[in-house]
Amino acid sequence: MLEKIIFASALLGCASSALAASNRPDGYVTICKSGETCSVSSSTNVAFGASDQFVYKILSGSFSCSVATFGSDPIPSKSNKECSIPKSASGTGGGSSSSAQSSGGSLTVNTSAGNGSVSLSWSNPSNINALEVYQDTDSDPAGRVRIASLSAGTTSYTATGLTNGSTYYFWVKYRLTDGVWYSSNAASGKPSGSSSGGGDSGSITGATCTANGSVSVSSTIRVSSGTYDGGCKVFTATSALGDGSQAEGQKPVFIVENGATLKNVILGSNGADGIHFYGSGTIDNIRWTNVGEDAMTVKESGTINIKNISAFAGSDKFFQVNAASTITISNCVVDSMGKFLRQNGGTTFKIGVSVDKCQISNMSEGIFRTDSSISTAKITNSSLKNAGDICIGKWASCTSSGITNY
Ligand code: DGU
Ligand code: CA
Ligand code: CA
Repeated sequence: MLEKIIFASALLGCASSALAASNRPDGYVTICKSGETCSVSSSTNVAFGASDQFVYKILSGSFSCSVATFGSDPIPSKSNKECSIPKSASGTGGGSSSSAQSSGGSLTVNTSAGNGSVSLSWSNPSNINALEVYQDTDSDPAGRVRIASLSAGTTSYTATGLTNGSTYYFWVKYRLTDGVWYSSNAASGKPSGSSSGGGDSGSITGATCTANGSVSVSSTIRVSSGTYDGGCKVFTATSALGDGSQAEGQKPVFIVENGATLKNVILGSNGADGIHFYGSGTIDNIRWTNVGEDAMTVKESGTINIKNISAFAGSDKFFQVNAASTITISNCVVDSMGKFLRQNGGTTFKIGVSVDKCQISNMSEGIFRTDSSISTAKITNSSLKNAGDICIGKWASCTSSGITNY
């Protein structure tokens, strides 16, 4: 390991600027510098820092690029720091050419909503040479996420893993032979379906992000309010947070504070201590490539809503619950852990857990474990394979229905 580090730093020392420390995270563009006033048009995740050390805050409107605005100094040794925003966010002065686009192109997208899905169709102009599909939960293209890159002749696409009853917006972005990118209309669709009991497992897709760039995380990203949209980038912890082993005391990659939402994130091969919840929060479309000490932890009481997630390669616990809470998990794919959920050993506060539409495989111990005789758990409409015991410990109630063993 030490050898690898020495080798890597030797490489860094003589490599081109592509490997040098950067004043903005990967995929971000600088909008102003220390002491200047800058502005963003809607809630935007702004990074502040230099030399690969950043703190993040969701801001809207104008703000001063300063320690006072961000609440802490990510790198006190550098007096010149930069404020930067994701390239796809609005308010940027200089997007890359690949994000340039004109509205009002001649491509119109039609939608047809299904159960947990929306099908899109369109016809292509003849001089098209690239196609991408974007999705968002509002009709403002700022913050939309690319869900597919398609070959130029394609005329349809189905977005899956969607929540019935929620409205989604889609765009087809296309490049013509003049090299310019254009965007279609914003086409909306609202998936719906019967979720009548009886073992209908609906579609279990887990997270749906395709990796779209990477971010190396050396200080925990704190989502204190609003929505942090990770844009399907791969967020990998550095050793500053931990090594993803079973050592306790590692730091989380993300903290979700009361009322906040984290979405569209892929956690990379070092997952450290995953995601911590302080109070109520939502996570949506998250994939853990390689779960670290654990994948997520409830640190302070709240109502936690977890949807559209996938997680692989843990060792012991997937979800650690250290405070009284109400937890809902839907549409998950979780493979190879010790247990799916553990109320902190020896604690007797109450948790209430509902798991629906999950595929859970290869749990060496089982699914739900508590020492509290007032906690409840249920799992419905799910597929299990080599998942161990569903209920371990004292649960006041622990039930399952609509289970398929595959
Ligand atoms: O006594 O509380 O692993 O939050 C054991 C500890 C342990 C926790 C847990 C966690 O259960 O540290 O990651
Ligand atoms: Ca642990
Ligand atoms: Ca932990």
